[in-house]
Amino acid sequence: MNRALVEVSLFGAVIVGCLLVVGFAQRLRAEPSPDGGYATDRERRLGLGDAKAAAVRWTTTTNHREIGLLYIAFGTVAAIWGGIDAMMIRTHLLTPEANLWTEQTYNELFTMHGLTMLIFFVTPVFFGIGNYFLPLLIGADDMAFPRLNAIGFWLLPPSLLLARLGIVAEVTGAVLAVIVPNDWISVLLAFQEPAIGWTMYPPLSLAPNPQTNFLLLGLHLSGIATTIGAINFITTIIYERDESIGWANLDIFSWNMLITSAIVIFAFPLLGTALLMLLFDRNFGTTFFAVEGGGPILWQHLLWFWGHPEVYIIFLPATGLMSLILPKFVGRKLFGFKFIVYSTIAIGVLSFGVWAHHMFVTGVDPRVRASFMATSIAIAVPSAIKVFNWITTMWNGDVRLAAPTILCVGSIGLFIVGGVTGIFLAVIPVDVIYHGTYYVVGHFHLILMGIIPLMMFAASYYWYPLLTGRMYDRRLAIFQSVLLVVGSALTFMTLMALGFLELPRRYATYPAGFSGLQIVATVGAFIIGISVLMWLYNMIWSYFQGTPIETADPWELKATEQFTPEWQWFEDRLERKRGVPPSEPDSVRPSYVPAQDERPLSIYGRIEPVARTVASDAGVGATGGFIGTLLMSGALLAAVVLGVFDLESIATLATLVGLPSNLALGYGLFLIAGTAVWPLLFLSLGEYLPGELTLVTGLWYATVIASGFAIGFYTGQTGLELVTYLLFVVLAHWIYGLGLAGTIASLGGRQRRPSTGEGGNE
Ligand code: HEM
Ligand SMILES: [Cu+2]
Repeated sequence: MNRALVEVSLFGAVIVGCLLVVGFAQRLRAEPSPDGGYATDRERRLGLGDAKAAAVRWTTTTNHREIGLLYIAFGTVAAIWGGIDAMMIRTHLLTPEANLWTEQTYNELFTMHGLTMLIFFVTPVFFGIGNYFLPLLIGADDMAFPRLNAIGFWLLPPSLLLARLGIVAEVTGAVLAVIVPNDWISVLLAFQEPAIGWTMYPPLSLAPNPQTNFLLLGLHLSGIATTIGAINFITTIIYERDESIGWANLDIFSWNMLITSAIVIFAFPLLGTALLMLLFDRNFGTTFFAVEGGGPILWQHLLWFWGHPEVYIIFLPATGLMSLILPKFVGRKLFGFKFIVYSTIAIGVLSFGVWAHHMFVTGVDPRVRASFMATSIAIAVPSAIKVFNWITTMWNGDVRLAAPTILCVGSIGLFIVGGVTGIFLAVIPVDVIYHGTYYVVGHFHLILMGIIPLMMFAASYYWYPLLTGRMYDRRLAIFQSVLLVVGSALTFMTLMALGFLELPRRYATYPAGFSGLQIVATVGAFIIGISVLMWLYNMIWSYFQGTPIETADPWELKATEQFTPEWQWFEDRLERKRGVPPSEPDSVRPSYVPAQDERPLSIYGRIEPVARTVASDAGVGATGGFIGTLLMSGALLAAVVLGVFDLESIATLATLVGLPSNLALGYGLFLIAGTAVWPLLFLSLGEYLPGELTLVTGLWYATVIASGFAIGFYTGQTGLELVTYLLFVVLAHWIYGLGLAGTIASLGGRQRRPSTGEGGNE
């Protein structure tokens, strides 16, 4: 099959589909006209003059919101293009033989899929969201350099065209070949999409193919665009903030964009340089990456010194969106705001120290390798902090079912799987086995697909009313979100399974035994594809046909004090433009996390209240623990009487600390541990899982501890005895937990202080 033809027709089909939806939606929008009839079609159709005016406006705008929309539209087009590549890859892999496309074509497909997605989809969309919302969030009038902003955007379309000129040339050539002799257009026919892998390793990337030169130029240009955008974000955040916005209450998305931009500033110039060196090698006879010069490994160092930070460049904005959106739908403020900021900074710094983990198999000195392994494992810690904070934010929340909620929760799940499998990969012996397999593809897609597009979709739903003044189709959105999460899990976990079976990646063919799993992965990919089309439809259709919103607070954010500046901006605008009055929530409740400015700023001012809290907490905790342990002793006694518990096990407790086996000593130890250790765990758990520290939490806690005990002290029983044992363990701990939580609650030491109104963090 002709690859270019298939790709261009699929792309055309999506565009035509969008236009049809627009046409239909507009046609249906027959607003009553003053004479009582409906306006005819012709009256509503755009005139040539209007089209011209629109074209001039959109190509010359320097308004941050319009540029933001341009970025988002561009990124979406690139995503569809790269997505079509992905669908073609997966269709090809339905059969073990390379019978749909040649191996060469297959290599072109995954090369350009990777590059299009990473370079032309993700960064532009995030820069678009940043452009639109960042000034609104920080109360700036516009970006710091509006014209530079426009230039940064307008470099992108030509760079995408340069990068993907292969297909354009091929199709143009094929069309022209019908009317002109072949040798007139031999230049066009010489172009071919590069098949060198997105990492462009020499010597493959030194092979003659004119298109590779254009690809490198396109990438270089896009790098310039990205750097310009990053400079603009940094300057805007530092200098254009409203006076009321300090570093402590800068919203989390802007924080993430700031740190992302900082990484860009350090990483992208390096990519630019490396690309130029490669271009020089290809065209001017230098030998930077040739064996007689610097060698191919030099390219790997340079590429990955950009490449791994790049991973975080595309990932951090997504986590920023998660931290921003998730709290809105669970009615709680983001837990651990400060730690999320710290973890983001830590990732920014560490991301430059891990690049060689991509080169474990290319002969890096073992001593150096080990240190890269250590930093690569270490970088998991800040990511894990984020995950814990998100989960904690949901804890005890008032979770509301909406498309963004599903996307956030699904995305946390996928990210955990993707992240944990990444830690394994950071371990050299594991990497050596799995490096070249689908395990890697599964791992990075769970992150790339699992959190990046999912958070983009969540943002598109969350801000849709603000962007368009209308509401999207909620049922369709919920359906679409579920489909997307399921499709992603299905596709990429299947790829991971293929990786466990050690199927190598980047091959157009595979042994027939793998075809079952390959089919599953392809089905999953089509599910993703379909859900993306549904989203596209929903966005376009609702733009014309969605219910106009009646309030600037469609998510009831005022009720939980999370009505952030961009919505306040929107409220103003709605009132000025459509006369919609500001709404008042029925009730307002603080979202639990205490506001930051409650605490005194000086470190000395903090010590005393902290010390006092610690002392009183410890006292209350110990009392609770003591009472809990006494109650539990009662349960134990009952068990002894019933014959399901052997006093001997209390006596042997003493041997754990090196004392002779003795009942009194054992029980003493039991009392001390129950009084000291468990309440400590319980209290710190209560600190980490904010919300009211209720009996329910106590029971949960006891259940967790009991399960630990049951597993840890499993005694080899089976049948009814095992059941009785488990039942007894749980019961005894529940009694303990109830006593502990009840005492603490009634002594009042750990009652939650309600947060006081405004001034909290995002
Ligand atoms: C529908 C969603 C997607 C599907 C089905 C898909 C599928 C694939 C497949 C099958 C490969 C080739 C694996 C191989 O043969 O080694 C691949 C590679 C790749 N994909 Fe995706 N992908 C999807 C989305 C994405 C997204 C959203 C991104 C980035 C944000 C992305 C980035 C990449 C990269 C960087 C490669 C590496 C290419 C290489 O091995 O050189 N993909 N994808
Ligand atoms: Cu890396």
